[in-house]
Amino acid sequence: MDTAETSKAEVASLIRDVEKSWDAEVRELARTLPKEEGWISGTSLYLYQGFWCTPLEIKTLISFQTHFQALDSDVLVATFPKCGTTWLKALTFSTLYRHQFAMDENPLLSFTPHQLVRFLELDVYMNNPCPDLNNICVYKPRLVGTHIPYASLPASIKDSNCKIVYICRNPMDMFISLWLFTCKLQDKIQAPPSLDEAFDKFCRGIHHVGPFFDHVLGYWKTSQENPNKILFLKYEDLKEDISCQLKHLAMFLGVPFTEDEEKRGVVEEIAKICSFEKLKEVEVNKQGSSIMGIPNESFFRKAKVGDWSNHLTPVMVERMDKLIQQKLENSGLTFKFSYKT
Ligand code: PAP
Repeated sequence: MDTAETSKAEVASLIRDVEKSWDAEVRELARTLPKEEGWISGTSLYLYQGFWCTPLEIKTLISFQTHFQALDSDVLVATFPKCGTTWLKALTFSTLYRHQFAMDENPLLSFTPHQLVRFLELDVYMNNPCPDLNNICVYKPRLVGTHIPYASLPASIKDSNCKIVYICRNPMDMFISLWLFTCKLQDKIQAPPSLDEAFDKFCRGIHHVGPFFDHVLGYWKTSQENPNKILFLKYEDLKEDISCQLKHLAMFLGVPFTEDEEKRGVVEEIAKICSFEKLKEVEVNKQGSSIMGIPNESFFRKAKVGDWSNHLTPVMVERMDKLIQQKLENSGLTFKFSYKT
């Protein structure tokens, strides 16, 4: 087996073997939960606290909820998977810490965004149920990531003044990105989920941290009620005008770009170093793995708005349109599905 195949085999077996290594207590809890077959064959998803998660996540979520103590200065990058997590981690890291290193020495040139802004439930709490976050977060203020829905975040995140930056994406592109990502992890091991199968599961809300609409609306409603707490961003808006969105981000984080910085082109510099084209070519992002054995390169695919039109059938588009209408009705939340022409 070559390295790429070994890595894929490791990911699949890690995900499948997890159930065997559960603590008795978590196994007992899972027996009471609704269960469905996951997107990776041989794996299961459980409906816990209203969202679908892997067995290992139930365990790490309990540790996260029990032990995490937010500081008022903390920043949390919260995302729905495949909605721009890697991009937002890079942008937030580079904006928040820009005075702590020269841009040509940006740690993004040596580490992946997922190593610099670590996932709590998928990384930090997976390695240690009670980690010392002050040590784990090398730069200050502390900056961490999560895919957990708003309702299940630890109380101290909600009750403190810590800030949350959230990004979502139109569900058609998000779905295609997730499906192709899953297929890539699975290929050569066994048959990936068919597009039909995955699409049906997506529409029924059965996918990692789904239902998508509950996740997005949880953060959307809180951001509407408390815009100082959550900055709600959309992938398509960042694609359309990254400088404008970066300025919002910096303002929200309490580190607005000064007039002098704007004149010196700092905003454009950050946008450039975090761009898909640049990050994809950084050596560390082309090889190895920094999270759950998943190849780093699989976080960089096409980065387009509207790629769904190359994959979804008209019948699928019609079903998704209806779902979007039904779920987002009266919420005030809308998505863009193609570039402005
Ligand atoms: P995660 O939630 O699993 O960490 P995430 O980074 O949200 O993954 O999703 C990867 C998507 O973001 C990919 O989209 P695609 O499949 O439609 O191509 C990936 O290409 C895109 N992406 C990664 N980095 C960037 C970037 N710097 N700018 C824009 N898009 C990016």
